[in-house]
Amino acid sequence: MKLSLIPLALLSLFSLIPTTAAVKSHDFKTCAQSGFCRRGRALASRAAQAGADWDSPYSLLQEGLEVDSAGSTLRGRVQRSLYPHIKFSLQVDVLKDGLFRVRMDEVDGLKKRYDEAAKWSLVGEPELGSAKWEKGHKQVMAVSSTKDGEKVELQIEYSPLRISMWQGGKETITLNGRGLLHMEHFRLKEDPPAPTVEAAAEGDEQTVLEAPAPAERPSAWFEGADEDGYWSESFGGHTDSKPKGPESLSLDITFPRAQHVYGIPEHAAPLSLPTTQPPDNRYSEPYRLYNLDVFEYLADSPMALYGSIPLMHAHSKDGTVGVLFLTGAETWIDVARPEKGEGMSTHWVTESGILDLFLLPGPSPNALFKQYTALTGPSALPQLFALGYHQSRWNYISSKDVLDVQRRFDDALMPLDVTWLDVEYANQKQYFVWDKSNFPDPRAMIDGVAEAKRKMVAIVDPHLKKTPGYFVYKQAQERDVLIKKSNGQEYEGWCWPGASAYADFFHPDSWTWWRGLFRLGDGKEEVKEGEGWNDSTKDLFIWNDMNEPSVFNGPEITMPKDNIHHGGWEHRDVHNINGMLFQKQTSLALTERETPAKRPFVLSRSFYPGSQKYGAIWTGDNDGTWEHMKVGLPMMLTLGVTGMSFTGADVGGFFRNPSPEMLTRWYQVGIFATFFRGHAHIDTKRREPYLLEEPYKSVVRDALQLRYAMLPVWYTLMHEASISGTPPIRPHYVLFPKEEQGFAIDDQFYIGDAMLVKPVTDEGATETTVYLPEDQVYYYSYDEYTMYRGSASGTHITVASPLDKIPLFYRGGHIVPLRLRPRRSTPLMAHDPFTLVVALSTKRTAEGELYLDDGESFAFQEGDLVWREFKASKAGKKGLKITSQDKVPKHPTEAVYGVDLSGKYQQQNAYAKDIEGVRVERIVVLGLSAAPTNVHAVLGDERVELQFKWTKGSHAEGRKNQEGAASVLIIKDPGVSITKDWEIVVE
Ligand code: NBV
Repeated sequence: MKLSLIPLALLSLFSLIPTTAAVKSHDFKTCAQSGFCRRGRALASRAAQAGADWDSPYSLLQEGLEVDSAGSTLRGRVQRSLYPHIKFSLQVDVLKDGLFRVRMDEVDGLKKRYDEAAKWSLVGEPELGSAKWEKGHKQVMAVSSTKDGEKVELQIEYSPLRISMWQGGKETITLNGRGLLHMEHFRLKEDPPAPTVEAAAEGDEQTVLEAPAPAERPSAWFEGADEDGYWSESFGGHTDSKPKGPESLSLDITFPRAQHVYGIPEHAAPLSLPTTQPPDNRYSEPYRLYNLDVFEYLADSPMALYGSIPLMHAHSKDGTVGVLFLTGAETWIDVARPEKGEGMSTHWVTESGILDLFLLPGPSPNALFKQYTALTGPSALPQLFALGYHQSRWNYISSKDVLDVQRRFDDALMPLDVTWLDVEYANQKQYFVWDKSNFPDPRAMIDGVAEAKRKMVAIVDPHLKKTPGYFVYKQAQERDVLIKKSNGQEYEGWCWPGASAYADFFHPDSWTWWRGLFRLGDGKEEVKEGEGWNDSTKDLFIWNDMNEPSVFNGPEITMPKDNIHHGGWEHRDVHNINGMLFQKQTSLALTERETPAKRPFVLSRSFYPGSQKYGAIWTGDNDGTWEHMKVGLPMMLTLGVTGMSFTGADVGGFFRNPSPEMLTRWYQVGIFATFFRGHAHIDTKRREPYLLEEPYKSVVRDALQLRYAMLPVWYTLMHEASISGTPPIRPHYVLFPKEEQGFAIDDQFYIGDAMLVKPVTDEGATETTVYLPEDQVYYYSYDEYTMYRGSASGTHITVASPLDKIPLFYRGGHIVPLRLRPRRSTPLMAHDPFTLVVALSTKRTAEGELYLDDGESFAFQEGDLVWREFKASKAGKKGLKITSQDKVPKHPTEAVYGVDLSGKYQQQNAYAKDIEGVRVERIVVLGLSAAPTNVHAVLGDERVELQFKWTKGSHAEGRKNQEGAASVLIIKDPGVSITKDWEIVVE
């Protein structure tokens, strides 16, 4: 853009847009700059100083303590020795599968605390379980159990209030063990000092606990002597009016058995969360959860980023437990590994809202995934195209540009599924309105792209240009669904279009309105402006960016906390939930726009527990540096274990111009992310992979083709995630929860259970060290079939990794389905044959699965699908039997898309018929040490002799720490169908 063409108003807007320097840390608060975090940490240090003399002032009153007749819910009153006239309610629910839910709220407070985070996040009211309750003099105890029959106990000590979960006779989670529980009650600015403990006791019939000697005022020993940041707070020239005064909530959560904690994304930090408190703390700030648009974020920091999932896993070889701390407000979390004693201790401080805490007993990572999924829902199964390669940049500047990109991918024999349009497609950044000078006929362009069975994505941001001429803004205003300022007037913030208003997706009236905007024409009649999107087609999908929300002139580049949402709630209460609701409505809009419906694809930058139901997220504006490429791995692993299955980082880095080597390596990383997109800032040079010189170009082509060859694996894993919440990419602790050496590993990971990858993220690397954790299986390099055997104590191997090599391995004991024919896009692979790679374990066994459906509709929920289970087992002394069987559960299961398939599914369903002719074209067996004499297929009563070729390997099988070529058996064209049951015998 030439400067002379920029109108003055926009110039002032540009001064608000961050420039290309590293993160402006001063734009974002530290804990010391945030009143409630400061108070929370001060409370923790007062407690630490007091040591054994510190007692929590909170206690549960025995009087009125009740458990319902089903043994599901305990209700009671909590009192503090400070301000004893203020009461709190405590409710503990026993949930199915050994979970507990702990809720606490102020009773009859001056104001109401926000209590709707669960309503937006959970799939429904969690199902209650029942426990055996025992009331004693000092405590009340509930005994429940997990699905697998493991006993889970909850002890609630009355005074001081202390809640602990026990499993296998060991304490696994402790709440308020350090006495940091504090729910700041609502008060008036002009309130007189709190009554003294003695005075309050006189007027109160219930027992008041004794507090340590009062300082300046009775509460000072606990709350601090000053009203620190209670009534208003300023930062970066913005003042938060805090009309409700202080209302933060602090709670210490200790995991006495744990060695590591994981989760609480989003941070650019290692998977095993480094400590933030002495001793040996890597970070000095707590982890912050506050959805923010952080420009050029640091690659190693607990600073807040775009999304928040307040779910933490605590793990050791004794087991895994989790806590979900449902708050929509800004939250800070300190993590410490105390010197004395074992375990991990954490301290959570959130700005507002009730306490709504879920205790998840695990006891394995896989059990935790299921428990979290049962609460917040499974990730959506995407259309298959969405797992292909996405080419984006800010911006493809015209229809011609878009169509050129397609052609050049084809010329370079590089597969591509989706081409993206960033903000410049929209006339004056008015989403839904095309810039017709550059995109004169959007439908023709999208149709042109669709000819090669490809799709497009266009960005639709939440800021609405504030001009009566913009129909979206006008309609939102008419429906009164815009976010308000604290004085009740419409809020105005600055973003791409200049002065902007923001739709309030907490307002039910916004929902059908927003969805209607995406309605498609029927191709014959034009849709009137405002009644749908005429310049769109079913092949256009959506990207929701900036939904934290990002406000260029707002505090910390976001919305003032005293803004008002539907129901009168302040923005501070709902900030972290905001972005998810935008993605949710967009995703529903795409589902509704066609009959029969197609699965939506919506990428969001901001997220919250539950977002996994609505689409993909990415890690935002990363930097084109090796550090950012590296930290993308733990970021994705963390997202995966907290329910977000569909994630990726901008390949190449958003900012800067990556060197060809960096770009090439980044593609080799990106192909192992579920969401795989190349993207770049408007100021960067063009870097579509076809522009690379040799040898980089061919190496990237190979990487792209590997991604496409592995699509059956990715789709099957996304299907698994959509049922059980198990992440498609899995860190070591998930597969080997008892192998301590692997607990902090986050630079290599498993793809499902069947493959191991260690992407190269170091400049100039020619070899890479890979950790092999187990001795019961072999690992086979994916390209050369070199075979390795690890050991129970863990073995490090060094493999060559020049530019054209990715350290990727088949894990023995697994069968991996591949589609090896290069195609231009995923729909063109629908009828391609399969190759099965059977990687044998030391016991000459292997198993695997394959899930297929039409890749776009919801017919799979009606049983139109193919789901196969492959097994290889020993036959005779040296032989093998390989089988394919139907894997669809024959009996009602708990959660297959929440739908019971057993009544609907038939092996001969419409989809299965459609792909009946699809065959297995090759079976590759790795690690079969003796030469076969015969290979035949058994198809019903028929025996069909098969051709095969066996090559003897050089690996001394059975020997540990050995490396050598694997024996390879190739069964050519075994003539078996992918949809049918069959058996192949190797003798
Ligand atoms: O819409 C422009 C960019 C987009 O390309 C990027 O991916 C987003 O994360 N967007 C942020 C706006 C601001 C960029 C400085």
